[in-house]
Amino acid sequence: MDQIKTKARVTLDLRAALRFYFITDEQAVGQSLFDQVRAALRGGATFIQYRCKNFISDQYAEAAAIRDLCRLNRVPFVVNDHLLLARAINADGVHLGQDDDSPATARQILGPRAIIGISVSNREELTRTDLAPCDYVGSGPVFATGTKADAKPVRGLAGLKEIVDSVSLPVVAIGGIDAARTPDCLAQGAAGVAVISAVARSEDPQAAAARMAAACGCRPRDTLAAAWQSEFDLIRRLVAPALPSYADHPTLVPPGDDAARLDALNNPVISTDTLREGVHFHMPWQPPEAIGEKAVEVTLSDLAACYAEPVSLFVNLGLPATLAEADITRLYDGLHAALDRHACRLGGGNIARAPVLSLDLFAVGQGRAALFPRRGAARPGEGLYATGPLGLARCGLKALMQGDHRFPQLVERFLRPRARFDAANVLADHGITCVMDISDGLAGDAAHIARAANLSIHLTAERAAGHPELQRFCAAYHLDPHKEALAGGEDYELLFSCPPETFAAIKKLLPEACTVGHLSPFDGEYLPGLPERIHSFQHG
Ligand code: TZP
Ligand code: MG
Repeated sequence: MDQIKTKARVTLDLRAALRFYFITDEQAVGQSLFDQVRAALRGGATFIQYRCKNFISDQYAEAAAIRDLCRLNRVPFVVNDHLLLARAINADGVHLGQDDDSPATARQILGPRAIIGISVSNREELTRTDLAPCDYVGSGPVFATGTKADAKPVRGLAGLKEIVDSVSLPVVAIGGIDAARTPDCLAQGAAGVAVISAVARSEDPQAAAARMAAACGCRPRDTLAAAWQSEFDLIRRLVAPALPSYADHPTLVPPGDDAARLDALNNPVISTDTLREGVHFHMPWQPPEAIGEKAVEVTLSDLAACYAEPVSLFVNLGLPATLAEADITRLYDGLHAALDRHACRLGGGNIARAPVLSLDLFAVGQGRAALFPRRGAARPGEGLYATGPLGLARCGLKALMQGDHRFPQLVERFLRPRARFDAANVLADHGITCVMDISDGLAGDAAHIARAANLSIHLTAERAAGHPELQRFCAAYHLDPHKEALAGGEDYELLFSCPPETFAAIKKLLPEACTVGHLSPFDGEYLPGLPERIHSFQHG
């Protein structure tokens, strides 16, 4: 039976990331821990554990440099044993032994998104380990090891299999493993193999890492990702793909000057949006292109809801030092693709360093002279309608966080929503005066209309919850599709009100449109009869 963890916390593909797990070796001669990690990453390591039993504060800078190198290359970085160092250095997580802080304490201190690993050698340790806060298990020593002085008795492949078969978390095999022994470990069902000496004590650590990677089915990284450097060069490179399109665009001058000049806007409509890493998105959830594309679509969605044609977009980018230039370029590839889709031009912007990746976008559109829809224009007696099914993005995110690949349409809706200019045109042509886009969930957004128009809205989202994949998802995870449709945000369908006869005509052109409620004079409650515990979508 499928269960959603109350706080699904880890990246989509933790299992894949654990495949080739490298642990630093403070006893290795002639190689700093940083050198080891660089060689391991070049070779193809997919996960790094900073193991430094005798850590002193002087080593902080090196540990932070290792963290940055991992982050640039989008490889998880966890700290061995030292929970507070993991916290101080903002690691992706911690790996705990049986005698370290408890996984529950680690979860409390590092938060819901941290990766928490725990060493479990045998069945007896398994019975006394609280696996609930953990994301993966390290199990060994599978073979004899000279690296860990206090290693537990060797468990062999059978011992490894016993642990793999007893836990539902991914298991990483450890202890005396090299490239030759890797296939046997993986054959026991281990998600990956963890090594110290096979890489760190080899004559040529990078070549050894490449051999390990080959055994694990991972690719080497011949060139490691580099951080972005010069703001001005970066801007030039990011803007360049858009420049040819200005030749046939009458309304503005290309970006590059101090300000943009927009011509021929009789009914300018302006909207702004913010997307911040850790609040609105998380890098591991989606490729950079999808972040750029979605940022544009959600910003333009507000223009669609106001019947404005997009003209120009301005982007203020906050970039952390640990974002690779290649990832920024990919983010902009997505941004340009979405702009092209809507014949909208990049008007200009700015780049500044920031603690996390953030995008502040400003969209300028050309509104319709005679029609600017308002939330307060809704009237009692009208129906409330959505231009398409709801709850998809919310369930798509849940599927992503579970690493469940069975619901591609839901995931696609979360990753790549589309501003509904097509639907907006139909609504405008039918003279609809109350429209908004659904970004915060039907319940939350309907409440905005009820408040603005001072009426009560009786929500009936059963039809909006009828998408077959949503139904299958909810059946698999024992969720109520109706509640998902009511609470789910980020679908970016349009919500509108009109008389039922007008809706009948609209439905012929927008077959996916559906009834989600009806409006009555205000009776003391904006959303009477709303099921309990329906919360609108809140980023966080
Ligand atoms: N835990 C169990 S065995 C081991 C640890 C940390 C040492 C692994 O090192 P090597 O050199 O890969 O055997
Ligand atoms: Mg330990």
